[in-house]
Amino acid sequence: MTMKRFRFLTSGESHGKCLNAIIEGVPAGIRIKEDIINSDLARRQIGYGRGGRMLIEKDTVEIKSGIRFGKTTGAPICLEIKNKDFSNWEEVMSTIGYEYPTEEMLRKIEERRFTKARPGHADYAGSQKYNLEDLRDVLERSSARKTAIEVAVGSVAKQILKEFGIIGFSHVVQIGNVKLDFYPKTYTLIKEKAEKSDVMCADEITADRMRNAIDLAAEEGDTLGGKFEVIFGNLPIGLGSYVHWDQCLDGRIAQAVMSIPAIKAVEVGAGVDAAFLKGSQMHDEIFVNKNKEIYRQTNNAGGIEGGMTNGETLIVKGTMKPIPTMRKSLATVDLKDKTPANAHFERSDVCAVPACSVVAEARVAIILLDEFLTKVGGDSLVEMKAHYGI
Ligand code: EPS
Repeated sequence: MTMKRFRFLTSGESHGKCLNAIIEGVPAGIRIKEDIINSDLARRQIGYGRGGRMLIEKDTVEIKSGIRFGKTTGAPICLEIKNKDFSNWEEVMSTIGYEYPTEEMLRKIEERRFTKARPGHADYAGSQKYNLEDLRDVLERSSARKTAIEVAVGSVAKQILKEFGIIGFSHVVQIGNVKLDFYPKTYTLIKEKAEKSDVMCADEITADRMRNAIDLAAEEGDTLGGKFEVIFGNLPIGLGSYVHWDQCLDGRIAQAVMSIPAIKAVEVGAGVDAAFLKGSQMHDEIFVNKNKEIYRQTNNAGGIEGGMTNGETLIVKGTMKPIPTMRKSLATVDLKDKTPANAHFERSDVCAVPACSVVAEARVAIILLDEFLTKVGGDSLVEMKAHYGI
């Protein structure tokens, strides 16, 4: 994605040594707390229905550069998360070629090699694109494991946005066919209740039904997808633009959320339900109070009109498909000899919708910060605050 001010790259494999990110474009003088990053990483790891890997990992970030005495210096920031599981994969994920591999090493590498492509995963297309015979080489980078370091980057973005009063959260609104129908009345309540739930659902009865659906899918060796919502408030008017297609904020957010592994749809505000509404039902009428302040009574637009924030709360929804790695394996082809086979299974999550919702929150924060830095400008927090008038 073309970023304007806030850029980052990540590297790392699912079972490699570590995940890394280098972030550029962060103004100086901003306090970044490692423990806040770690609590976001922990949020990504919780979730009823996650697999065995989450019992091995306790993701913690190491800030390697760009921050001194707790504050940004304006230099690129390097973050690292070590994969605890690497200790079980050292030979298999070695970055150096073995000149004299032992039989034991060869056995381990062969054990982890696979050629039975999982339908729905990157395996088949990835093997053809990069000419890779061992699908392990596709799995390792295509795995959603890399979203851990993205959540760390998003946590940095959220800490910067918070300096300007911009805050956000996410919650789960559907798992399988169990939907959240009764929303608590305020965003504060939704956030508080969702934070306490291991399925990130703001209603306890719905959360119970979600857990039951996950248990059932687990028994059947199956997986479940769902839907989540990302909410950001206190945004200034005019982030994004209508002047060019690649500057539309909803377009940028859609790309950022759609590219999370397993996402099949992104909606803003009323989203796909807009098709059922008449214009008079859809559009949020504009009113003015006696202090000459503009207000709305509805927010079907989800905080974006004409590709720009309009001063209302930003509401983004994402739909996640069920994870394609499953015990009840699907029909596939063994790419080694083109014979029919059952798809590869190692271990997997039954449901990762809560985790995905935390990842989407991070991705949205990254786009919002990029637009915010572009709009406000400045090389230090002091300069930015002066520009912003706070
Ligand atoms: C993930 C780690 C992975 C998977 C999951 C995401 O761990 P492992 O492959 O060692 O079991 O649990 O990956 C996928 C869902 C996927 O489709 O690749 C993580 O840290 O989130």
